[in-house]
Amino acid sequence: MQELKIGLVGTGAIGRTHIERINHKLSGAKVIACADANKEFCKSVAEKYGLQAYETGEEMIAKADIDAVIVTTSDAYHEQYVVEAVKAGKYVFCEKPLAPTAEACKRIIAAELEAGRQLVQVGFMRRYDPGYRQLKEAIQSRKYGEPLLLHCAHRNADITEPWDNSSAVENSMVHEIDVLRWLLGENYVSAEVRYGKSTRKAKKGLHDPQTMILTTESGVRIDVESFVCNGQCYDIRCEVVCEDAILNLPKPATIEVLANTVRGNAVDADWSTRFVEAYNVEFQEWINACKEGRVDGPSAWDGYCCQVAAAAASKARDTQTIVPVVYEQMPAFYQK
Ligand code: ISE
Repeated sequence: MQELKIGLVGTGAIGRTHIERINHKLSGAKVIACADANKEFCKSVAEKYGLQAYETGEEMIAKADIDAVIVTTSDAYHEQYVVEAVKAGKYVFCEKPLAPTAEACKRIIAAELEAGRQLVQVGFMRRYDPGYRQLKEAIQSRKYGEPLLLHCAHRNADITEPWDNSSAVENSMVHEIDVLRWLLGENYVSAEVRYGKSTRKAKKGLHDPQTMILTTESGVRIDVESFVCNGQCYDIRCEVVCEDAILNLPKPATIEVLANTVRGNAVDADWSTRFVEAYNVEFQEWINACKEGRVDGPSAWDGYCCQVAAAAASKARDTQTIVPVVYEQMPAFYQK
């Protein structure tokens, strides 16, 4: 295959950045078509980027000239397009989360099992961040002993709606739920979400910040601060306390700024700049893998595991109790 031809469904902001990234920065693929429930807007996007606009995602996915599909619709519609792509035998990249519930993820897994091969990759971009990759290598080497504790923070200056308690676990900390499971190479056994003192600036219906506590199979304890509307900056932290060393996620290299009598380093306003390199690597690796006929990124099974832990954490938050995380047996199909 010379060039992977991609159809994208969901032309919102993240979809458009992926079109620009693939068509202008990366190599080996082109987004050639798009579809969106908002047909007029879809046409304007198609015109801007020189794509073919389709009336429906289904129609686009069925076209013979579409080799692979990207799903960037709102979360509730992921399942329908991912399953459609799998049924058509096409590789499909779906933005996180794979689907809003573990049950919906299981239906996607069932479609893949039925197709008899892995076609789905989930957009957990942090696994491609150079800093997290260095941390994983260091942990895996066991050069610093066993990891014991993880202290993490996920701070957003602000987020888009919904501004309710679900925005912390379901929308934001799902990234930690996935990346920390990948980093440690083990599943969770329990989840807890505690409310502390809420900021005076918290939006109505949102308790902000919140702390999530996860425990893994081997007993590693993880705490994650989620502060979704901290009003200041985007700040992602991950400190791994090992038996023989403390490991920290590197801070992004940014310019030094001297202003208002302060000397300091510029910080990211949001995830789109903080993880820009991760997104680039993620998509380039996905393109290369599709062309070589394999899926090597976060799988539908990883998407399911994330939703199982997220559901436990949501329940833990709503009941203010510790909730067990119980996964089904992993099908042999997903064994690497
Ligand atoms: C957003 O949807 C993301 O995926 C960002 O990475 C995360 O930091 C933010 O909290 C979410 O709202």
